[in-house]
Amino acid sequence: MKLRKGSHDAMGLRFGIVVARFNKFVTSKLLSSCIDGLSKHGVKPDDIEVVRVPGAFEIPLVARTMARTKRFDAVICLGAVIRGDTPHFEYISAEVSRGIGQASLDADVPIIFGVLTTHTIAQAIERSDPAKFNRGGEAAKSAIEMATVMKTLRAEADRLTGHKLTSGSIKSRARRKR
Ligand code: INI
Repeated sequence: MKLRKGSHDAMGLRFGIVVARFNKFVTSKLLSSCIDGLSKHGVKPDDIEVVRVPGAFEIPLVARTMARTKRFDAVICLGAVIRGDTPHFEYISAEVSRGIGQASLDADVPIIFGVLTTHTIAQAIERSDPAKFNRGGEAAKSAIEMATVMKTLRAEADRLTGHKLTSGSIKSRARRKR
């Protein structure tokens, strides 16, 4: 049996982050723990690009556009959709999850779902807290794992087929050639 795994060494990889401003008291914590998580695994500040959007609904289009530039090894989406009393919750959470999945497949780049969907504000606070569930840090780890495993799989496909798949960001590809 062959086992293919991603690694936790993210040095030289590039990450895009899309973060929603809606429920900023939660999303700002997701963002800081996500950046901390990337840095802990060797990602340089210059290799992280953050784009802010109004709310979770706007995340998929921006994530897809960023991914299609091929400047990132993975794109991370951060947001918080809190149920409250409004049917908005159902529409927005369904749309953002479907949209992010579709964007990743369209762009052929890992796009990570770091959007909290919770019943209450208390749950959202708990999940964004770096000392508790730390969903921002987890999104960073998932992005690194996906970026590295996709590189391995694509390099293998390149070897087997004899032609190049678009593997990773333009910058990290150039670094690998050196
Ligand atoms: N956006 C969120 O990110 N979280 C929410 O909980 C939310 N609620 O509940 O309405 C929300 N709404 C805004 C939405 O994402 C768009 O920004 C807005 O509809 C403009 O398109």
